[in-house]
Amino acid sequence: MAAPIVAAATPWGRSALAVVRLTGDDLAPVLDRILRPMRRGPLEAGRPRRIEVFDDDGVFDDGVAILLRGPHTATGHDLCEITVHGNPLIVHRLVDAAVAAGARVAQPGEFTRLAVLSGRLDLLRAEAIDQVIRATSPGGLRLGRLGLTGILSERIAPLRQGLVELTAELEARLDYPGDELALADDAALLTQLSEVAAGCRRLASGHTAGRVLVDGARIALVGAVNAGKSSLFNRLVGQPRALVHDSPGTTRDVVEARCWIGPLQVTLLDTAGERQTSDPIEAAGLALALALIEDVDVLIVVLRAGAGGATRAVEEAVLARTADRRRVIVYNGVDRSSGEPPPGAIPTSALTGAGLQDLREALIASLGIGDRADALIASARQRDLLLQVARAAEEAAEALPLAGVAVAADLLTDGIAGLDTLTGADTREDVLDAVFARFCVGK
Ligand SMILES: Nc1nc2c(ncn2[C@@H]2O[C@H](COP(=O)(O)OP(=O)(O)O)[C@@H](O)[C@H]2O)c(=O)[nH]1
Ligand SMILES: [Mg+2]
Repeated sequence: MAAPIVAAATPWGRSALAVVRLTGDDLAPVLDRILRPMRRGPLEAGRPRRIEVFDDDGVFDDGVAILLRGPHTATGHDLCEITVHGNPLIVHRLVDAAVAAGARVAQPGEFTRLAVLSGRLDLLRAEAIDQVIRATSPGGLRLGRLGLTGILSERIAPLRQGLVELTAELEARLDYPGDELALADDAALLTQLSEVAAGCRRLASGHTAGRVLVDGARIALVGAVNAGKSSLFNRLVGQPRALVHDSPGTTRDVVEARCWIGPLQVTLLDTAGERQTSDPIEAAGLALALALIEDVDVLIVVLRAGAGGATRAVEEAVLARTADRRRVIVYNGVDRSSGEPPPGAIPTSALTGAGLQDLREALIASLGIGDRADALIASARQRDLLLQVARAAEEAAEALPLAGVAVAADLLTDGIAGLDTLTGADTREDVLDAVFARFCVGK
């Protein structure tokens, strides 16, 4: 029995229309106290009706309501969508009226959660709905749409089937140790295990691309003072947003701006340049930058073309510190220096714009957006579970000749459980909590 819940399905703001949704097994007692059809007769399931909404103080708006009967609704329960005028005062009052009439305000993601619990939607599709809503780029939208078609379940099904067959094989060995003929040989098992592991890793590897397509990427410019970071920042943003000056230490605060780089929505960060400084504010700016670049997706390490001495030493330190990060190195200022860019660095000039397109393409490539076919997942939960299953398969392969069949079988059972958590075949509360925590109220 699902008690009635209520939430606004549209954002809190002014717009032509806003939608408030209620769902539950018996909505009549609530609906009777908040809306009435403008013409005689009760609401009938499936037919939109002009209605007035009211509370104890009287009618406060009119709109349209549609009542749908479960279980063939988005939540699997009765569902009423009330469209009113898009003023937060009206929406608030309608939600309050529904609560006064016995409904409860929905938790974040609770509508979708009900759909999962009632079997209307699997967990992967529920996450895809969230991605469709969050997507910041056309590619992110495409990924969410693909998710809704169930493509991930299709890709995961054969991996799970492989694990089930392998586990069955190992169990058979345990149960009938003497029956050599009926058993596959070890080499074949190991091949199958490595195929399952590779399949999981392949899916997981598209995560970065998928995530930045959905959520956008954070990219930061770092390097020595006066390398041209702020000038490149302005070029990429497309307008003079950060202060550029030939006195070193001009940028102190971290400057942030949104821009598009190819198909990707990007939050670009310009940071204070590095050098030994006695200015406490500049040093604080540098510390802030170091903290903020921790979680960016890509670093643009800007080297100053033709730099020597102290600047080179700073650049070497920056290169060493960022060696294990995803990064694109540029050699900026080629218009004013005839120096040779180090191998792999992109020659640019923030003054003339030379190399800027190469830089954009390198950024996109570093995030793996080029081979978009691989990007099917955008959720860290999905990636972590896939990697966990891959590890279980790899460890089982190692265990088979050493620790033995029983250990390998246990590992594979864990792997199957991991895939079930992933697809939502296992709908334990904690799994659902993790998925729906990030949803907003009303979804
Ligand atoms: N000729 C030339 N000058 C540049 C280039 N990039 C930056 N500058 C100049 O170098 C100085 C420092 O640039 P800025 O962007 O503030 O460097 P930042 O300290 O790394 O942010 C300014 O006078 C810029 O006009 C470039 O590619 N070519
Ligand atoms: Mg600067």
